[in-house]
Amino acid sequence: MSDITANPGDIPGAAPGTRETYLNWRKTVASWLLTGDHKRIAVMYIISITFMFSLGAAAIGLVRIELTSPHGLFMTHETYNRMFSMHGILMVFFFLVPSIPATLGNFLVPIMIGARDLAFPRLNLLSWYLYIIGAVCAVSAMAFGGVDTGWTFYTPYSALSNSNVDLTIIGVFIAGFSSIATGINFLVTIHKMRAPGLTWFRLPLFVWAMYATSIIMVLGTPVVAITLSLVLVERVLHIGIFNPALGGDPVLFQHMFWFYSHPAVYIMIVPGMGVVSELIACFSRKRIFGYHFIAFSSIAIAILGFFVWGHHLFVTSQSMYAGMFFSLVSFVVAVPSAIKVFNWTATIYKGRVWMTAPMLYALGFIGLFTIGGLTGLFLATLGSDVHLHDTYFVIAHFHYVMVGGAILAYLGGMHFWWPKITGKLYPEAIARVAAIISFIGFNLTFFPQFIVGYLGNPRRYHFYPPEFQVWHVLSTAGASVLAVGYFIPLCYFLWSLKYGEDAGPNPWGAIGLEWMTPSPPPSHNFDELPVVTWEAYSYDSEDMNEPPTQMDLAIERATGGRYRRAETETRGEGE
Ligand code: HEM
Ligand SMILES: [Cu+2]
Repeated sequence: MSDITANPGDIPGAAPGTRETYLNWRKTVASWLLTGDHKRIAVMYIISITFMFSLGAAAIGLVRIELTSPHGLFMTHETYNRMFSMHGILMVFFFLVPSIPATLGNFLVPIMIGARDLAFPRLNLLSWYLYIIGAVCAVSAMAFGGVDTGWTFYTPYSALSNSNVDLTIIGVFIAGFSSIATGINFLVTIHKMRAPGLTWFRLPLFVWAMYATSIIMVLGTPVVAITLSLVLVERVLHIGIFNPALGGDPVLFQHMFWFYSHPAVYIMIVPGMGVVSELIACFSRKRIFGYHFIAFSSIAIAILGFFVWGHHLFVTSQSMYAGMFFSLVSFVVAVPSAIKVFNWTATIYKGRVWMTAPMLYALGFIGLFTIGGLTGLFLATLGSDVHLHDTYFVIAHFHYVMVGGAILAYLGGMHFWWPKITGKLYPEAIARVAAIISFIGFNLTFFPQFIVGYLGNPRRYHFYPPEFQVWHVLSTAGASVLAVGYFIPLCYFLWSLKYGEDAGPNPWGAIGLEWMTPSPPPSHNFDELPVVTWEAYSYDSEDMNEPPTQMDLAIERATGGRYRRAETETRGEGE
């Protein structure tokens, strides 16, 4: 191991006898900023992406308020464009793309495969710095006047706009390399550093999902980096690449942009699918149904996802035959996603389902992701896309997959592994309420957008006909409920750091290497490197006398014994 990784047993300032963990091992700022420990880097990512998420949310909050009136309330057209662009750019490139891989992925991949760290700890730290430098560029571009191209930077407008396009592009470009670095690190680690006995088909499905995501990150991200640098070259040197006035081709930009950005939507969702597989198996107390199908469907998505980009160009000059091809392949790419949904459902069926907060998020994911995926098929149909393209229907579609899907999975995963990451339990009862509030808020925000989009309201427009107002007001009301649903977990997670009960190594009674090491784990993850002799998810649903877990006991104490886990009462019945 290199000198920048942890040195076990050395805890200056801690009481003698305190167990060494990755959190209390040296507390100086430098020990964090120069760390090679994948767990500390994951924590730094959690803080950074939460911050970027808040900025992105603030921007769209203002947009939603503005849209309660058909003629706007307080913004100029220019400000309006800048606000929704800021929202999209921050959310996609600085929150969703790094969200699960850089936080839960960084924290869990080495532990889940029984390794002491990622293959390249310094590269991992570099990826965080690249992310921060990219984020600083993008945020300063927004602070110094903003950018008004939307997150898609479509040419020729982006070649001409006099807003801060250059600095934003530089920011996205730099952050792209952070994603490439993470992808390479995961690929090498998963190939080379699995514990003895941990064969490919014993890997947790989360690790398979990270593997598939890394392939997309490594193959796709360079393309968007090249595309955006070409826009920069065009803007600075006035060489005609995309701008027709200079002899360029604006549709070429769309091809290059979506060659990355469609696969990128899978960078956002496949990790979420990995999280959901873990949650569903644990809280159904069953072996996951169709392990191989779920594992290979992640790989199938990663590959097929590269052949559907043209479904964003049905209404451009793209040929009709290209349109037919892309339409067909878009239908095909929905199959592996559907396979996962069927397998999760089959896992829950006859399982002993425990409705914890993480499980609520996982169930929410399955429902909302399915709606998102199915509405994708409407858009992938050549005829209906002509009507729906560039309307609020598209906005609703991708929010169902990216917010209803990816963000719910991220939150579910954060709840599930929070006791592992921090060593503390969060208050489970409040967490369930918050999960339900955000589910209601989410649907109230985005379902009306399907309707208003179907009725013909274009996306990105500042003003709209007064008869659409009711849908926009509903949507804004939903957004405020959603904001409450996100704010509550932020509060109790912070609260739990100080006041939460100790979690113990395995508060859920879950199976997996990460639950076999103390919480929070020591810097070197395992005192003794494990040897794996069992299959993934060897939950035995026949064992009705499973002892109560740490979380059961905490809930019982918090509710004065009134609450018991459902199946402790029904144990022995049914089956
Ligand atoms: C079931 C598979 C899916 C199909 C068939 C599908 C289909 C489509 C189609 C055809 C469009 C273009 C609509 C238009 O511009 O007229 C679209 C837009 C979009 N989809 Fe999907 N989609 C699927 C899954 C996903 C997933 C999993 C995500 C993200 C996690 C996603 C995110 C997006 C985004 C971000 C856009 C809009 C991009 C923009 O113009 O700003 N889609 N989808
Ligand atoms: Cu797409």
